[in-house]
Order: sequence, then structure tokens, then C-alpha cells
Amino acid sequence: MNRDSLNVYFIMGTLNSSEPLETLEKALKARITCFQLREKGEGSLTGEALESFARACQKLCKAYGVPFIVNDDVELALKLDADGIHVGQDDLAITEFRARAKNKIIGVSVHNEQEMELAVKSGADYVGIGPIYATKSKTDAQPPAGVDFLQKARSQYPNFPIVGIGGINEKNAAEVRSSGADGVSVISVICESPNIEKTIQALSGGNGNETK
Ligand code: IFP
Ligand code: MG
Repeated sequence: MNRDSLNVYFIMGTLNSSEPLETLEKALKARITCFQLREKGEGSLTGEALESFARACQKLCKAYGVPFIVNDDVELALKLDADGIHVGQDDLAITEFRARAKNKIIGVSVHNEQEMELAVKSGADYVGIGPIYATKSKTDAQPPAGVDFLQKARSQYPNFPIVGIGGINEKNAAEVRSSGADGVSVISVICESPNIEKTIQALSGGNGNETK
């Protein structure tokens, strides 16, 4: 995959925003480079409601030429012909998705060297490394790891697409990039921003906000 797609990677589900489609469109206008639908938690959409919301997100992403990735749900990703899937440590899902959708993007969450090696071997196209900082978006998240593992992963895999995730904001995004990430993945900092355009500018690399 093109590593530039990971520059500003927005993740959202209906529980993250009171007007999710409006939030997504604002984020697309402000030039996020990738979107992941992550519909999770108490009261989240399922079945047809989820499918129709997912299609609405996908349509918006298509209009802006931004990859549309589905979190965890192999069947939904295939049914929608999404651009890819993001999974945890689930080599079965990776193998199955790859077998059924040859040219799609597969992202995998990794937390240590062993998981990283496994993800790369299993055929992941990119990895998400985190949580880098403390996060409130994921109740079952592991403790923040800082940038140490990110730096190590980058030195071991100089060209592999890596995105940082977990507690990333306008202030610390530059540290995540200078530690080797191709980009930053965020939920709340965009969903809760009073000025999405400005937030995305600040998160973005290669526009003068970068310290690298
Ligand atoms: N990383 C990522 C991403 N997405 C997730 N849903 C996750 C970890 C748990 F940023 F896409 F790599
Ligand atoms: Mg997951």
C-alpha cells in the first residue's frame, strides 16, 4: 500500500460522534488520508442499520478518493467491497480475508516485536502500533507504550507501512512521526474538535507542522 495513505488516518463509529456522517465529511474535506469504520460498544449499530451506515460512509470516502477500511468484520468488508479491513491479532481473519479479496488492504494492530513479526509474515499491508499515549477511546486498551516500540519497529522494518495510534493529538503527533510512524491514527481528537480543519492540519505531516 501507499504509505502516504496513513498520514492522517481517521477512525470512527456512530458512538464517537453525535453527527457521524457530518463529522466524516468535514474530516474528508480537511483531507484525512484514510478512514476506518469501527462500530463498537454498547448500543452500536448492527445488521441492516450498520450496513446502511457503512455504505453511507463508504460513499463519502469514495467521493473524496480516500480508502474505506472496515474494523474487524470480514463479512461486512467483503459484502461492501470495502478497500480493506483492520484486525487485531487474528491470523485466521487475515488469511481468510486475503483468500477472498486478493488486492485489498489488511491492517493489523500490534503491540510488540513478536506480534509485528507475525503480522508481517501473515501478509499485513500495514500495522497500527499503540497505544502510544493514554487513550479513552478503547476501554480494553493495553497500557500506553510510548514511542519506544514504534522506534524499534521502524528500525527493524525500514519500509513497512506503520501508523501510530492511541492518545495522539495536535501536540504529540510530531513525536509519533519523528519516531518512525508514516502517520497518526485518531478518533476523539477529530470527533471532539471544535475546528476539524485546523485539527487535521496540525495532525498532518509534510505541511510545515512537522518537526522531522
Ligand atoms: N490500530 C488501528 C490503525 N486501528 C484499530 N482499530 C486498532 C489499532 C485497534 F490505526 F488503523 F492501525
Ligand atoms: Mg479490533
